[in-house]
Amino acid sequence: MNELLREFNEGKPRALARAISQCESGEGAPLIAALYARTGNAVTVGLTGPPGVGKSTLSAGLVRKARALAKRVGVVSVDPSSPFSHGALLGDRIRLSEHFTDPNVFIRSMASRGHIGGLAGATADAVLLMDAFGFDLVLIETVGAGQNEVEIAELAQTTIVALQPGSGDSVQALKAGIMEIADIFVVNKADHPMAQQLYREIRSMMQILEYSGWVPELLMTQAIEGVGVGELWNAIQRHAAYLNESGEIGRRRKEAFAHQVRQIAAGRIGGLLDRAIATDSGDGDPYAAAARALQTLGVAE
Ligand SMILES: Nc1nc2c(ncn2[C@@H]2O[C@H](COP(=O)(O)OP(=O)(O)OP(=O)(O)O)[C@@H](O)[C@H]2O)c(=O)[nH]1
Ligand SMILES: [Mg+2]
Repeated sequence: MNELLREFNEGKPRALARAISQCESGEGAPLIAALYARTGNAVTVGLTGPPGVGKSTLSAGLVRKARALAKRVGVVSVDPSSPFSHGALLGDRIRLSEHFTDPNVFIRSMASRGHIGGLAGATADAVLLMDAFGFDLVLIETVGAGQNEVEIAELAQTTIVALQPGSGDSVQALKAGIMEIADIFVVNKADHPMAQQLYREIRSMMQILEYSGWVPELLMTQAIEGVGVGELWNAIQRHAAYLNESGEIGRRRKEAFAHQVRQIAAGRIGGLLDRAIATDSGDGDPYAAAARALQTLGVAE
């Protein structure tokens, strides 16, 4: 690990890549312990939305913008392990390819595998590692499906929800609780005939909801042409300024910390529980067996 840490501290991208891999294989704890004190400087931005809405295209635009301002950027793209994933990865490679030889841009795809919520564990570690590595901005892209959006909001300081015109996304957003987690709404594909309508629907929904503190921004982009990406960048800066000025940043960081602690601890308890159940006699009813399992864990009822 010392060799790895030395290279990490020298700013070698391959050390960052290896560190993330180590976290993915569940052996990241010593690394995180060694590097945690250096985290807390990056702006972390989550970008979520349905498949194909243009998340990666928006990411590429934001990376370009950040580079123009000489900022160093990490991108974590959480791959939902779907049959589409290979295509999506290939697509991301193409979209982000202009940044591949730039040492100040680091792009990593991660499989969410069986993790509940898709963002658990290794993704949070990857964000910490990129932060410790010295990136000014860490972008986390994830397909919005059920739990993912809520997870991303726990992890990132700023959550961007991208919406797809002509898809019933406004209704979906309400149902899935998305209206509550978005700091910034983006209606992408402004060139789509239904884009204006979706924009108006989201705007009227926002008027019904009562926000205290930050009122989410609503933007329209045409990511493929880079239209509106500068505005999106500015909205991210405004939200960051709000978090700092209101002191909310401290609360968000605390919540993100507690969330990650819970994920780690729950994962370990789950593992111990599985072992206890596997070695249990299986006698009697499920409640009796559960009581025995808890006793094995040292949690007496
Ligand atoms: N018409 C139009 N197409 C766009 C726009 N932005 C992105 N696209 C296209 O939409 C498709 C999907 O874009 P991606 O950026 O890969 O979308 P994504 O949300 O990252 O997709 P997944 O990661 O697979 O969920 C691509 O063919 C893009 O070229 C836009 O503003 N207008
Ligand atoms: Mg993508």
